[in-house]
Amino acid sequence: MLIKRQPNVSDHPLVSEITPREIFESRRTFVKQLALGSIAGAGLLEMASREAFAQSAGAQKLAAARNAAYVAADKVTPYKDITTYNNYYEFGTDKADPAKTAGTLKTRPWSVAIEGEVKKPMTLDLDTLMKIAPLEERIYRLRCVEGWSMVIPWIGYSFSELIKKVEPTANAKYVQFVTLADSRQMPGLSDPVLQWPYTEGLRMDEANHPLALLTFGLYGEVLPNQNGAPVRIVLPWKYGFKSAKSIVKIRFLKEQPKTAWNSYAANEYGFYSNVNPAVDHPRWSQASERRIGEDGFFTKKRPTLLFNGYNEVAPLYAGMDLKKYF
Ligand SMILES: Nc1nc2c(c(=O)[nH]1)N[C@H]1C(S)=C(S)[C@@H](COP(=O)(O)O)O[C@H]1N2
Ligand SMILES: [Mo]
Repeated sequence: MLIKRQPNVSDHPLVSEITPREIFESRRTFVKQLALGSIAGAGLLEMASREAFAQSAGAQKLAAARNAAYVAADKVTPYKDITTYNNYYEFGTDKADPAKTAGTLKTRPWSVAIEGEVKKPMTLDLDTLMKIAPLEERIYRLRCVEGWSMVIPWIGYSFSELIKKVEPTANAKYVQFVTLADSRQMPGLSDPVLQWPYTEGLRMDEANHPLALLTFGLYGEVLPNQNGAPVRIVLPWKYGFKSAKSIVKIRFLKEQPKTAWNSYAANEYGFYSNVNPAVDHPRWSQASERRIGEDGFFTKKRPTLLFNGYNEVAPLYAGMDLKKYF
């Protein structure tokens, strides 16, 4: 759905269902200023409206039509939790670190190189990449391997759209995502906790599944830096660490690639890492999870679902022993 700001700036059904309080408040101030005549003129109206949103959440708006086929029934996690409780080790290992330190990430200009087993290797700048397919809003559950989950209104398009464009060769069996590693922008790189750059990978059929979302925004705005700006992948049926942030290179490969967490501890983090309550992490159970934003002392944990509840991916793993291929 395209966002209409005129004639009625407050008529904004897509975001109104989900935007945090601050945005509504800034919008109210804006409408008031409008009524008082301190903002005038049609061009200015457009600009001022944009600014009111940008200032409220520190981010630029990003219009997208909600795709009803991909809307989790769960209550959406508050914007504040999604943007202040993060794993992004390039910006520190504490959950609060990325929101504090990721301001140094320079997200423009940005380009993504696509190489390896493709007929059409290419390097796309961000604006071109964002226009490969129409942007959609999808509300996905995200389950971290640590035992917590969130529900996030992402904006992006199916990664399969990009795959089509680069025309993989018959040799392409896997996809690798390589993310930015620049110590001038990322204070966490001084900590050798993982091998930088952070990389992740998928089998081709997984990468082609329509649920795999090439993601540019959340909550009606471009991705905040701490959530992996300007472009990341989101794989809702897999543990969160598979969803690599701030991607700079996508490689199509013959062989299964090494991945950051698997290289760190192969017995704890498998290549597949599908959400699976029946396969415990060696150091903790994966049977249940805590929903961020809902926790209190007496809040019951939720049972974790196979594939995080995304049963449509089950055929990808037919005949595979998921205890072995965890
Ligand atoms: N480059 C990079 N991508 C990353 C990570 C990281 O440390 N570096 N952490 C992963 C983990 S463990 C999780 S749970 C998700 C968190 O995404 P979010 O902060 O947007 O919720 O990002 C994943 N992507
Ligand atoms: Mo995670």
